[in-house]
Amino acid sequence: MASLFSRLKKGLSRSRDGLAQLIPSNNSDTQPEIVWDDVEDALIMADCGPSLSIKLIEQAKKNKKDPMSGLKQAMLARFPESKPIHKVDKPPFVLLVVGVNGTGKTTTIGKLATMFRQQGKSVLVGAGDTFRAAAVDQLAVWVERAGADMVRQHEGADPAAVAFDTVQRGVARQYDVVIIDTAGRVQTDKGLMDELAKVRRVIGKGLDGSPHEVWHVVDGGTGHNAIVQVDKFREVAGTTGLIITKLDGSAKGGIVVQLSDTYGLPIRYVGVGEALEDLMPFDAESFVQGLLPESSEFNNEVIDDEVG
Ligand SMILES: Nc1nc2c(ncn2[C@@H]2O[C@H](COP(=O)(O)OP(=O)(O)OP(=O)(O)O)[C@@H](O)[C@H]2O)c(=O)[nH]1
Ligand SMILES: [Mg+2]
Repeated sequence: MASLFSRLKKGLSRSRDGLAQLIPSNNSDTQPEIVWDDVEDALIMADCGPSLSIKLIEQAKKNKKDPMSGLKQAMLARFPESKPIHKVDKPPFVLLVVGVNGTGKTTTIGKLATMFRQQGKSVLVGAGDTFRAAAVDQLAVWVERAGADMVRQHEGADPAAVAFDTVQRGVARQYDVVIIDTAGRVQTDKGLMDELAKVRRVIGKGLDGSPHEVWHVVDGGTGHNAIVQVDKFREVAGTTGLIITKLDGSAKGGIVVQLSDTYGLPIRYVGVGEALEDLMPFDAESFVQGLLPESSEFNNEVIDDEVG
């Protein structure tokens, strides 16, 4: 877990370094005055968005002794209280995975299936992305590595039919966990969004009260567009939680705070790489710790200059 966290921290280093230049840890006499406009720019650059950045700064300013700690508290307050993942009285637990193209849905399903298998659970995955044969083959590789089972149909099959079959089989064979993959779709494509609504409905017909969770996989590098994506998928697919991927890459991290602040949806996991084990349960405290500089990283040169 430690190495996963360091990967997340490395991924967030650009945003963190930007802020480290601007806010000293303890605003003592030896430290320069904070230029809050610059901090606001840095937060916006880190994908926090203009209105959230202003709110964060207002709160950080109140902590005159230690504005960085104030900023940290302000960010933490933007995350909803942690809410447990839906527990089912009787298996299977049914999870639907949605999102725009290429965000990491299929990879994340491979990671989740591996995690559930390691917990000793039986896992059945439905290959609901029937647009491309390659998509099904890609999923099959992950599923096999995870030691899970899969339901697939021919290329071009109705994704809702695949989802229904998977849930039915999951119930009949008493799997612990059923995960349905879906094709990536842009939230503005009405036809594909209607199709997703149908997939969701049909899952409910396969097992009353399911899907128990609907996780929207968001590419952490998407920037502001992630806000409208989450909104639309929530409306159509009834999103219950988010997974933010590619936080090991060039993502700026602030989008995670902004999404939390805007929708209050729990962030369940973050992806920090392409391998099966590169999935971390989300923890707001360590995330904010990764996004904001620690005391030792603050403005050392400036302090040294003043002292020397
Ligand atoms: N660096 C990094 N790459 C990731 C992560 N998650 C997924 N990827 C990569 O992102 C690319 C797309 O991943 P997929 O899992 O195919 O994405 P998808 O959402 O299923 O794509 P579509 O089904 O085409 O919509 C692949 O190259 C993955 O290896 C992550 O957390 N970090
Ligand atoms: Mg996919």
